[in-house]
Amino acid sequence: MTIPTTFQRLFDRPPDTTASAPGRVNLIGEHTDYNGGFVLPTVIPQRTTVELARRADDRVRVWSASVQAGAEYAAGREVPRHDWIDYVQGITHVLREAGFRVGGADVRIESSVPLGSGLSSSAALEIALLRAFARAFDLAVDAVPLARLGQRAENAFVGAPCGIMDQMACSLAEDGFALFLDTRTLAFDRVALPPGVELAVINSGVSHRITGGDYRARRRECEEACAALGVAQLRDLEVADLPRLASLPPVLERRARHVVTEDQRVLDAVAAMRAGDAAALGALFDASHVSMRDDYEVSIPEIDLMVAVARRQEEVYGARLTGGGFGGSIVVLARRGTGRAVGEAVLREYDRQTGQHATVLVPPGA
Ligand code: GAF
Repeated sequence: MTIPTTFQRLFDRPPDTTASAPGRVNLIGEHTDYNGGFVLPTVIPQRTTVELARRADDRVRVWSASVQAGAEYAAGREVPRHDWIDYVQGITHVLREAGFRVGGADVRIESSVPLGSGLSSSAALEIALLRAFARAFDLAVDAVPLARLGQRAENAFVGAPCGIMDQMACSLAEDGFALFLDTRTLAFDRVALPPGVELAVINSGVSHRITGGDYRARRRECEEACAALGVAQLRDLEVADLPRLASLPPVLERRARHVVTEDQRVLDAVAAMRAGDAAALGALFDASHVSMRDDYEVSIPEIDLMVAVARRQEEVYGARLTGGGFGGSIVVLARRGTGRAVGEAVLREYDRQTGQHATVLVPPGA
């Protein structure tokens, strides 16, 4: 049972400011961001909201309605506790490190982005916190530096070695458009979904964690592949360079092949979206899933099953694992108006076969 605890009841005063940020779903371009490559995420309706009131001292008192727990610490004396509060401590830590004057605050967090769903609950929290602190303490930080600060908090304080995609998506993406981002330069463009399609996002109920060893292992394998090939980043290779990968040990060859072909699939997906070609975009979703499953090996049997069930639906153009993998969610490209029904049909079959409890997150229920 969750206790409805308002800011007023927690802190005996109203908040000075309220800020929020959405979760994200990545359409295509997975595990390319830390290789300097391309990604194509968009926002989901689920959001994280932060209410905040400044304090005269340095205490930061935080209540999270999501975890139904509170914690406090002193701004400027953040120490990792390997707990959810590290996301908040990480934000005040990086803001102060960057020279911003941030003191104590009372903070209440609430989120509808499910944790461990591969939909960036962490980045949504980081961006919502950054927006709230920026507003309450009058800090001038634009959307791109804000995303960089969020990533820094996660890399350097929380200890999760993520790339920049999620923070950029939560900071800059907009409903109805995908954010076509070059993670090397952070140049971006907004691309509309083809007419006549909509997305369905289904959470498998199998939780993922990117602080875990598998994500880190994939990053290391990419670095090893780069060192063996004499390139700075896998982004430096193109599909025409694929024959060069044959010189690598088989595991590294597969990892590098995923990244190089996935970068190309992002470019092809943008072209398909601009041409309004839903069938071509769906085929790229399918190919991306196969590459993540066989070459990058970040899928799991439950997710493969869910993708296969989705692919069998008549209204579906393509489906794939989205996010870091090892659990989480799938994204489905479906005919417009059918996303919810498709999601529910997939969920029923998946729950029956796996005994897991999946949830259709997009389109949201009535
Ligand atoms: C996670 C990471 F946080 C992102 O940076 C990205 O690498 C993604 O996994 C895989 O594409 O969400």
